[in-house]
Amino acid sequence: MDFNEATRGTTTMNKVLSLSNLTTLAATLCLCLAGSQAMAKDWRGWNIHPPTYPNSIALENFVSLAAQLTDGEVTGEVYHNATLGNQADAISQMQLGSIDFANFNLGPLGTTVPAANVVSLPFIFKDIDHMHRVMDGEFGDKLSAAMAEEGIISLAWYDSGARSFYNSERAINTPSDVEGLKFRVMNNELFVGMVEALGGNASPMAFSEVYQSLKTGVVDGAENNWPSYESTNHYEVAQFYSDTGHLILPECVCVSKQVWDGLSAVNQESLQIAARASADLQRRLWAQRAAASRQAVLDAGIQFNTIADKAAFQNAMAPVYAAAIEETPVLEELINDIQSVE
Ligand code: BDP
Repeated sequence: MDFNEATRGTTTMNKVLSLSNLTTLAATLCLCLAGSQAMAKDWRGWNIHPPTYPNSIALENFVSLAAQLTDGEVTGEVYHNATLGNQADAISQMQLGSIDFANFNLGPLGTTVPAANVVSLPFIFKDIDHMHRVMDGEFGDKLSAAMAEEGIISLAWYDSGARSFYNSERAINTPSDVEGLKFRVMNNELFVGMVEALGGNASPMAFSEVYQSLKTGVVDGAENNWPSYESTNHYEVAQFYSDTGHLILPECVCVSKQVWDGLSAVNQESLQIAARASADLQRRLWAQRAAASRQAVLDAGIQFNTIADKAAFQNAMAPVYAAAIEETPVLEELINDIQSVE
């Protein structure tokens, strides 16, 4: 409808028509506004952890800061405990725009964004501080750009500590101790290769299925950081925790490109600020929780062993690096990027 035409009527009939057209116009405008508000409001947030986990608290903090800083133009809800699906499904849903924000682990994300596989290479980071320096610098921006191409906007990086192997059979001190054991790994073939390179068998599986699989002996072990080993109760059914620390995986605060592109530049900036503040909080909470979880499982009687010399584990990873580079040649450059950060 031409708005000018509708308001230009001279006869009574025309005026009536104009009025009714205006009413329709007003109604349409209202609907449109309501529609666009509904799009900007009540974002659905995916989270795999229970509400008291550091990441969960920090992601809640991201949403409430986002609401404050955008004057209520962006509000949302975090759905904890993977109630919106496992991470693989959630990544697809984010690409489609039916999940608006999430805390994703970069490990399983490598199947969608092959460049992200670089952080899943075992022992790629020297330690957690090195991971922070790398991710908070130019490399993090480069990885964000690769993720954006797949529809996932990464705004800040969370911690997930170092992952180590645990199992129900024996302490692992050398790669030969892994032989014959079956480990659950996250969904990414790279992790299957990692376990096989140590002589073990691997079974990719959703996080939520691991406890039962350990309990019933479908797998002998898994690998994770202290907080998840504790929060999932895996320590009850796999009591040998060996300090391999083979993976230091960053996690992201991510927003769907579908909704991100519809935001004003000011709101995008506000979300960026909210995500960085949320990551600061997560890292502080993480450090506390990692120490508390470690103590809690030790108190519960798990068998913990340190590994004096990790070189044998690191050397065994050469074929994993080679296979990953062969599949995704850009990884060679990205490995150099990481290794050149002191
Ligand atoms: C936890 C990560 C989570 C992973 C989970 C897993 O925070 O993102 O999904 O491990 O092993 O440490 O699946």
